[in-house]
Amino acid sequence: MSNSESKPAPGTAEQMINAGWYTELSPMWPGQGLTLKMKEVLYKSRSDFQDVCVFESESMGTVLLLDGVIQCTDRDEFSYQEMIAHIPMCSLERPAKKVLVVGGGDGGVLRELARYPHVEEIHMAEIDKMVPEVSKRFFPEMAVGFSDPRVTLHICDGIKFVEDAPADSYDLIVVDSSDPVGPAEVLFEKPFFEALHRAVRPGGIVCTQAESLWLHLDIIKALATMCSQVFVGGSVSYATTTIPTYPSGQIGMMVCAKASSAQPGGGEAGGAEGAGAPLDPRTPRQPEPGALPALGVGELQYYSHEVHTAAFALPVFAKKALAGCLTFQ
Ligand code: SPD
Repeated sequence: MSNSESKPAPGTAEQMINAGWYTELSPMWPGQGLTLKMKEVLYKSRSDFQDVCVFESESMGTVLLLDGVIQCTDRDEFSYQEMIAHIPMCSLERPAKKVLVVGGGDGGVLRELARYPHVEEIHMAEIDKMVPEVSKRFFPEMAVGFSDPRVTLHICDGIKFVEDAPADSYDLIVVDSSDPVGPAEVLFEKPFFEALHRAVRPGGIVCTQAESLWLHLDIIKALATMCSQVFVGGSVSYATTTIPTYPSGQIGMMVCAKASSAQPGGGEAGGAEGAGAPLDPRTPRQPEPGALPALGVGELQYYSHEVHTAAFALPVFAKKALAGCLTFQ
């Protein structure tokens, strides 16, 4: 091995492991890093796209890292997966039948979408086949979503998949991406959102991972501004959730509703708020989903209608910073 080969690459899990402790370091959260005590590294490999690492932690159960960044842990994954799935699902005016997840290869969002009996088709476009494989092996409680007969897994470029989808074909598209560095960067750019807007039906919703209020207000502002340019006549709102193992303990999602046809640039029926009004996602309209005994999925642990509405209430500093960029806040 040459000198350069023996050094761990920047941003990889090796670089962040020291004396049995893992620290999550990234230029996206400079000067800070969550540290977890490790029991054992269970898996470490390089896929065609990224470093994939799984370790057993002392306090948070099994942890999945992609390029050294925490994607999920046994202990708190339900917060993010429930919120990014149920906020948009319960906001829809009519029950979703056809849904798409872009990314999300661990399967947690699939598991949440599978709770709805009215859903007929669940598609996932995941670029990295190693992620579902590793999840099935080390995170059976998340990966259970892959066993639902309504799920089709497409290992492919999510952008191309969305671009190739027929117009107006999904009730909901969830973009469960990693951070906008590396393979997921393009999932935060305008051409992808234009393709998402085309693929979702009038009155449907696109819900995307939208980073932390404490660290990424600039990213959130730029994302909200861009989404408003794309979802003309619809609505763009930011919902938040707490999660101890994501940077600063908080992450949000951008909830973008496509105009219905009664609205400028949109499709058909007006919202419950009146014809022509953009959909207000702060109001839950569909019942809270229950357990899914067939797959061994228990009751919800984070999401409720009460939490749904509260998730759109932003702290004062964030509300000020995002003033004018969001439709409902
Ligand atoms: N900072 C990490 C953000 C990761 C968001 N996606 C996680 C995937 C969980 N299904």
